[in-house]
Amino acid sequence: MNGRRAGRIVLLACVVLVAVLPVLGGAPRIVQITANSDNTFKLAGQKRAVITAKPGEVLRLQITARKGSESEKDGTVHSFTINALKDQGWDLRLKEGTQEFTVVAPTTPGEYVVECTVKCGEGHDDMKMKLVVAP
Ligand SMILES: [Cu+2]
Repeated sequence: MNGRRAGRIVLLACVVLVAVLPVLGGAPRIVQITANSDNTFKLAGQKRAVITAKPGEVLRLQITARKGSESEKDGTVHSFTINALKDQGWDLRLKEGTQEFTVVAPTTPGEYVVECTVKCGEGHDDMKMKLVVAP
């Protein structure tokens, strides 16, 4: 085998590896959430607004936000915030429309309260949902 051919094989192997790795790792689970105009959180296909996840699980949050009676001047209509996990990326400011965020569930099992920290009008103080992390 000459050097050029070997080089090509290595290149091909790299391309295949890059293509296959995300599949082996498993694409993150998509969780569809609505932060609604009535200032409540809803979880697609669920009666209760409770996200369940495994410790360390990667989640792709697909959040649709709709403006309540109040919003912030910069166009933020709600937030999706877990105070205890703020420094781990669980503090998402939401503009109107659908946005996607990748987050990682904490490694410590437990119940975490998600709340809206943007004054969104009536019902804001109760605008909460839950993340339950269990093995
Ligand atoms: Cu709010």
